[in-house]
Amino acid sequence: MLGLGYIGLPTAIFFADKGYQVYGCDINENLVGDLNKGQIHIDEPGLVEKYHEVTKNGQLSFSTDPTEADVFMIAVPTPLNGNKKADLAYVKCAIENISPFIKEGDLVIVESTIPPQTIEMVVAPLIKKTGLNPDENEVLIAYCPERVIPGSILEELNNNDRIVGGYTEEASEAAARIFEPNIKGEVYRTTAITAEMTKLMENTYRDVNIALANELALISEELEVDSYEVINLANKHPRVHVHQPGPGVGGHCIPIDPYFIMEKVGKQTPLIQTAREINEQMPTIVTKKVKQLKETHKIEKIALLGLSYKGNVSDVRESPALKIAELLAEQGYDVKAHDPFVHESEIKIKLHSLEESLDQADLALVLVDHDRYKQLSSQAFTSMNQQVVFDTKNCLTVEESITLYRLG
Ligand code: SAJ
Repeated sequence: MLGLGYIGLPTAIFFADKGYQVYGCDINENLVGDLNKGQIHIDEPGLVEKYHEVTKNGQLSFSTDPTEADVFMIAVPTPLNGNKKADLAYVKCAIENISPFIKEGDLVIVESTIPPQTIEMVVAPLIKKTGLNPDENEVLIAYCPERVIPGSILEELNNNDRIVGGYTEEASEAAARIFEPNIKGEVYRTTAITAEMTKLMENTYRDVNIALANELALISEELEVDSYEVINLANKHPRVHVHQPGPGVGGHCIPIDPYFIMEKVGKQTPLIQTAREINEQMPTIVTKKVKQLKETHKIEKIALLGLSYKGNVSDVRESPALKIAELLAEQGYDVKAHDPFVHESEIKIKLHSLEESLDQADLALVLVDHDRYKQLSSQAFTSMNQQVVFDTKNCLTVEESITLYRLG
């Protein structure tokens, strides 16, 4: 397993637990050092227990150097570079690192999200440099995108359907032989480019759908209709599934993946681009709405509830809540932020306890639907200067004594 991040490490643990001998490899020496010392950096249900089991029984070990294997799985980051194009440096580096160890008949599975045509135009040519020809099935290459949702990674690794996109048909079969006996979901065989596009469309569909929900929220405010009720009722239709509005779209996938399509076929993507613009605007819109509240309330001190990119996770990558925290601080508000999951070392702003954040605050701004916030009663807000709450995730149920604003 090349890459021991959010996907690579749980996948390595998953296959070790299934009885495979797994070598986890990452270029980050500190990470490998920690994993060898028994310290795991990913907080996912059931993961720590399984990690201790499979490392103790010798099924999984960690190193910065790759080694020989029958199957190489690549789950390294593919971030956006400054030009909003996929940075494939880690993928290329991983392939170069394993090249000396690839032997005839080996299978190389790429799991990282990649732009369409990457297997054909980047991965296969690099592998050909080993002297083994993937066109002749001397090495088998397949694109098998990960689809697990942070917060339920182990469960989804087991249950989700998988797409295996072979560079050749034989490669699809070889990849299917890895997943089929080990997961409960179905395994669908296809070509590499179809698998690449499928992965990107899954996340782009979600981005466009959330943009639609965000647009509906703003329309609803103007028309004075409850967007949540509209969504709830519309979704009673058997073929409608409108997503939920919110303060923006974060995480390392949904705000990034649409750009992987745009970089290839920019002119053909007006809808995808507009969705991105709408979702990227949401943090600014939320701060404007805070400013509007000043027409009716004194708002100087703000308790910010939630900083992660979504509920019940610690990940802050591309978090709209962090962006909002920055914008409000720039605008001179006295902001005290709380998050029960986020580690202070990962962010630039100071974290406070929930009580400290709310104490003497003029506004409680809820930006993430952590379960802890959903359970808050009106009592929790009594130490505020005034009990004014702006719930951008529509996740609180509080009594009428609280002045509650929502998005949409
Ligand atoms: N969000 C909304 N409204 C919604 C749903 C989500 O505003 O109705 C926001 C969230 O608050 C968050 C962002 O969107 O900021 C993304 O969250 P998410 O739960 O939609 O998705 P991720 O990024 O955690 O995981 C997605 C998943 N993709 C799909 O559901 C199609 C996951 O299955 C993928 O494996 C993952 O991307 C990935 O790695 O690509």
